[in-house]
Amino acid sequence: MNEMIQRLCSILDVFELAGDVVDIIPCKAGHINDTFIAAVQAGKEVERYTLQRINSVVFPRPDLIMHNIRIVTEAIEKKAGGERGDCDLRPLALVQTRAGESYYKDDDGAYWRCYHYVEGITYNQVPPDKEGLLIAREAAAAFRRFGDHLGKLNVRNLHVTIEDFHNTPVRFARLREAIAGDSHKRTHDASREIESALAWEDLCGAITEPLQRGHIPLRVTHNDTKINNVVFDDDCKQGPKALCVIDLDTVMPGSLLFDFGDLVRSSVCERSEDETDLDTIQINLKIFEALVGGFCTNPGGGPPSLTQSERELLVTACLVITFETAVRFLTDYLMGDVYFRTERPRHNLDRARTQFRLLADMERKRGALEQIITENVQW
Ligand code: GN1
Ligand code: MG
Repeated sequence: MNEMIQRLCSILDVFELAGDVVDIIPCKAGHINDTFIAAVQAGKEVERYTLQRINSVVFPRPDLIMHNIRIVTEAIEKKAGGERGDCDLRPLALVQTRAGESYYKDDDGAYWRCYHYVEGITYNQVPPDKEGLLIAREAAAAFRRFGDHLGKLNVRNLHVTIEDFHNTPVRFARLREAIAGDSHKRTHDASREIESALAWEDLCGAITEPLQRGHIPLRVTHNDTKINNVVFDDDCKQGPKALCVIDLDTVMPGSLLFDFGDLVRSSVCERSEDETDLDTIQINLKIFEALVGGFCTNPGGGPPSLTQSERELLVTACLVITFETAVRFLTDYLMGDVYFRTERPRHNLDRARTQFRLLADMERKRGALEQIITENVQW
């Protein structure tokens, strides 16, 4: 057994697993934490677990994240199998340590946690076929249902785990500092992207200002609603069915508009976030319509979950979060790639470029996007 596997096994041994570990593989999903999938022999069955090392640079207080995750998973747990029975989402289930804790701090000071693996399928992009639209709609409906659960929680009971996470003006100010410092002498390479960022500065306060003034509500939100954070049933005869919303690290007080916007940003273009053929980066309006249908309509017929001021800012939110994400990738590129995991030189610059392209296409198609909202969201 190589040293790494041995080490992972000794970490897994701390958790209350159903049997002996028979396999461990790294999982590449995500730009922040280190994730591994472990298989355990439990009698005749094999059970799988997700082991994660929490990135302590990004999350300096893992204890606060785990507090939030416990509150959220318990709220969903209470609801699962309740009123909405099988139609509802499953909670992500933490595995406790043998000492009864929800995470483990190893001798090097690294924090680890373990979930029951959610068997199913995830999509990094919406598939380019007819079923793709159903997948987009169902993913959006899953985030809406998730948001409905969170809506019942008191925002004051959740910690802010990353200060200024979706504070676009602060993100922009950090970009300005990175440009001024030019610590890695990369501003020259990124001059066009820097120019784009500066040209969009006016977008910065479009969501944070109404939020700070109380014109839109502060809610408990997911804050990382990429489409690959929804696990689907991979064997559902009636069409795509979302099982579970995952990646709860950034669940904290925020705006639902960022959740809608980030879902749109991550799924409305059929290409990946690091695509280098920029001419392929554009919005698919059909996907947008499917997302709006899933996120903004209330099939239960109950009161609409969005306030009028939120509805008016839905399209703006898509632009703002796309801008913010572009700014974050660009800042990280200029700072020497210290935040997002990269796999090639200029990876963060490539990511920033796709986001600026997407933003430009959103602006170009703004009228069509607004029209889709008007036609699909009941006022
Ligand atoms: C990060 O690691 P991942 O893919 O779940 C980031 C998000 C970004 C996203 C961009 C804690 O999420 O905010 O939108 O990359 N998460 C954190 O792909 O910063
Ligand atoms: Mg995430």
